[in-house]
Amino acid sequence: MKTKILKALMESDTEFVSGQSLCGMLGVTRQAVWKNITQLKEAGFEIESVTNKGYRLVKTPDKLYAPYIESMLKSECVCDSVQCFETIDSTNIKAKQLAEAGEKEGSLIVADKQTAGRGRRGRSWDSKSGTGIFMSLILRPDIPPVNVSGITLVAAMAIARAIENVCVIKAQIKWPNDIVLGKKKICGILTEMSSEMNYVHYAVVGIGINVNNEKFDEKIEDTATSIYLETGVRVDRDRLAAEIMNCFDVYYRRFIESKGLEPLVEEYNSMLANLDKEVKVLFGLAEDYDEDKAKCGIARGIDKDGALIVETKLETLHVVSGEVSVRGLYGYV
Ligand code: BT5
Repeated sequence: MKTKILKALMESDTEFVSGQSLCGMLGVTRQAVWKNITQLKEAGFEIESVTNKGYRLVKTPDKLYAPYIESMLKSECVCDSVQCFETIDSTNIKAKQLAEAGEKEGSLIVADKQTAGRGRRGRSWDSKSGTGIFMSLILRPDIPPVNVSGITLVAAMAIARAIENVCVIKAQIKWPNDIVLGKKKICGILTEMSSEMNYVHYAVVGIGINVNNEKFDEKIEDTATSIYLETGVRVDRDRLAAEIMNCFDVYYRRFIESKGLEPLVEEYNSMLANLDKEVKVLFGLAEDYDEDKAKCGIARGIDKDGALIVETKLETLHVVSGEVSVRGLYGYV
């Protein structure tokens, strides 16, 4: 009910919404509306109530709040329900546990802080409270397991587009799973799945974004940044989370309908930070790669399978994620 109340209050913008119209819309008593409004106030929403006029939303709190995120999801969005946690080990772990227990497609697990945020191959994700968005969406795609890695690219497009829509700044994708602003990383994506040979039980797409961070730990400060540090503007994290889901819905539907990335390739490449730039392909783990085997070339975008096309002097490589890391020739991007 709080989701619907918030939606009605936001749609009416600065106008009051009468208690009576809320009752009619929700099919509940005035007392039930009043009780939910009180709970919203307790959660930090500033709601003005004036006799004979009704309610008006004045200010939203800086906190990740499930009904608020849900109230901004478009109808029929693939993400249709949200659970928020103040502290969690990892939203990916939680989402996988829920998916194992039968949770439906479209449930989004969000946390304000992670104590064991994870990156790829056992790396960690810095997940401090009050600054970022850590969230994982449960999906049950009817696609072959080999195509699931494409969901990372779909999510990357959604995040870049949503940042542009909400923050009016152009973020770019660093293939395959990073989003960058000003040549530094603001977001990482970790897609995991449970499957049989030809069948995907579920996939979990985990997204960590640095939104309002003012600084980073020494070990990542050279490569990490936040939307706030790049723009000087603090962002409503709930709004950004909802917009990412709304954008994800558009790209994900196209991906599923066409059973691949083909219709998205052109737009993806237009968002690619490395496009037509010199890159170095590192085989093996990034921390532990063999410099002699590294190959330099020009990144020409992704192919229809999501592999990065890299033209070296001798050959054209189709680099598959999971096996390699790609760096700019002179730095991280
Ligand atoms: C990633 O891994 O970039 C995927 C990160 C996914 C995190 C989300 S948060 C919600 C969900 N729940 C989880 O437990 N995970 C997902 P990778 O490409 O392996 O990059 C990891 C590397 O990025 C680390 O080794 C650090 O160097 C760097 N790093 C760690 N925290 C960072 C941060 N907050 N911002 C920028 N870089 C960071």
